[in-house]
Amino acid sequence: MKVCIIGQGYIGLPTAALFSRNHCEVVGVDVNEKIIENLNKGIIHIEEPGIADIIKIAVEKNIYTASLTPQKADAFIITVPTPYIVENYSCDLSYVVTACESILPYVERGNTIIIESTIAPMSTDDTIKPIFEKAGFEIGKDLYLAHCPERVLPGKILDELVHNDRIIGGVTLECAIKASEVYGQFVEGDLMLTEAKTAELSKCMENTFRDVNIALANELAKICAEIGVNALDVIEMANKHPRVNLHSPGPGVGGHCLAIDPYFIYAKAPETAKIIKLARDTNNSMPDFVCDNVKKIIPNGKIAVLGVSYKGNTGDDRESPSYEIIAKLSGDYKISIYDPHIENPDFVGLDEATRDADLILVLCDHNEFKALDYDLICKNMKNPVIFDTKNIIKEVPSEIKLFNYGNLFELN
Ligand code: SAJ
Repeated sequence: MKVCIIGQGYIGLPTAALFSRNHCEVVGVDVNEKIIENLNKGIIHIEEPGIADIIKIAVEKNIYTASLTPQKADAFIITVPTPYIVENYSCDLSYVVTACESILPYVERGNTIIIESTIAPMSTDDTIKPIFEKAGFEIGKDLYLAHCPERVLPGKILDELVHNDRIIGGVTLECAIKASEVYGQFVEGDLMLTEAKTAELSKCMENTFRDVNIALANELAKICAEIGVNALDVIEMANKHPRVNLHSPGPGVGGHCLAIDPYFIYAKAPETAKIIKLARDTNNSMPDFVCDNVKKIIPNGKIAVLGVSYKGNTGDDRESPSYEIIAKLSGDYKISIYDPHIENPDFVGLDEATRDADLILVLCDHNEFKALDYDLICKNMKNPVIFDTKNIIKEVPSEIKLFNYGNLFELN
C-alpha cells in the first residue's frame, strides 16, 4: 500500500513512521521547505520518542520520502492543523480544505481519503465531501472518504497510535470499511466503524471531557485559596473514592487540543453548550489567577520562569498559558526563562535564570524540575521563594519558601 500523508507535524510524522515501519511506501507532504529538506536527510523536527530512528531507517531504505507536493497513492491522510476562528469560535477548516484541494490532481478511482485533523461535527459531510464530489467522484463508490480522529498522548504517540482503539467514521459504510483496511496496516487496537459525524463529535467530546474536569480542579483551587483549605489535599482525599477522579489544577490549559476542540462544539450549539463554554472561560482565567498570586508574593523584582511548554517533558509550546502569564508579568517584573525542552536564544540556564531572582515561578511539570539544584538556588537568590503552579516540587530545603495550590490562602 502507498500512503500520502499531508502535514508532517506531531501526528502526520509519527503516522508516516508507523506506515513505513510496516512496509508501506510513504510520501510525507508539508508546506515547510526546511522541514522537507531535513526529513529527506532523516532529521526530524519534533520531540517525540522513537520517531527519529524509524524515519532515519525509512529514508535510507527509500520507503519514506518527504515532498512539497503530493503524489499518487492508494490512501491519502490529512493531518493538518484546525485552529478556531477567534470571532465565533468555529472550526477553521481552511488548511483541511486546501489540503484536500492539493490532492485532487493525484486522486484516482478506488482511493481512500482520510481526515485525521480534529474537525467540528458535520464538517466531513457538509464541507469536505463536496470538494471531491465537485471533481466528479461519487463518495462510497469511486472514492472512499472517512474521518478518523487521532487520539494520542504527546510523549507516547508511537505506542498509542498502535495500541489505542480507533474511531473510523465513514461517509458511508463502504468508506468506513476501506479506511479500516488502511489502519489495519499497523493499528492493534479495535477499529470501531461508525458515521463521520459521530466520529467528529466523539473526538471533540473526549477533549472537552478533560477540559471540563480540569476547569473543575481549577475552580476548586480558587475556592480553596479563598476559604483557606489545602486544594491538593482535598484532591488527594477525594480521589481515594473509587469513582472520583478530580484532575489537577494548573496555570491554564494549553496544547492544540483541549484549548481548542471544546469551542468546535460550542460554536455549533452556543445556546446549549453552557458547561463547555464556562469550563473554557474558567481555564482561560487561570493566567490571571497566577499573576494575582505572584503580585501577592512579590510586588516587583526578578522572576525566574521555569518551563513554558504546554505540558511536561515536551518541547511543544502551542497555546501554552505560560506565554500569557509572562506577557502579563513582564510590565512589572524582570523575567528570565529556563526551559530545558525548548531551544530559544532568549532562554537561559537555571543558574542565570535564578541569579538575583526574587521568585521562581514553575509553569510546567518537566521532570527536570522535580529535583532542582537547591544549593545553586539558595546561593543565587537572597530570599528563595518558589511558586509551583503544577505541584511538581514535593519537598524543598527549609530555607526555601514554597507556594503551590495547597497553601495560596497564606497570602490573603
Ligand atoms: N492539564 C491540567 N490538569 C490536568 C491535566 C492536564 O491543567 O489534570 C493541562 C496540561 O498541563 C495541558 C493541557 O491540560 O496544558 C492539556 O494536556 P493533556 O495532557 O490533558 O492533553 P493533550 O492536549 O496533550 O492531549 C489530549 C489527549 N486527550 C485526552 O486525553 C482526552 C490526547 O489523547 C489527544 O490525542 C490529544 O489531546 C488530541 O490530539 O486531541
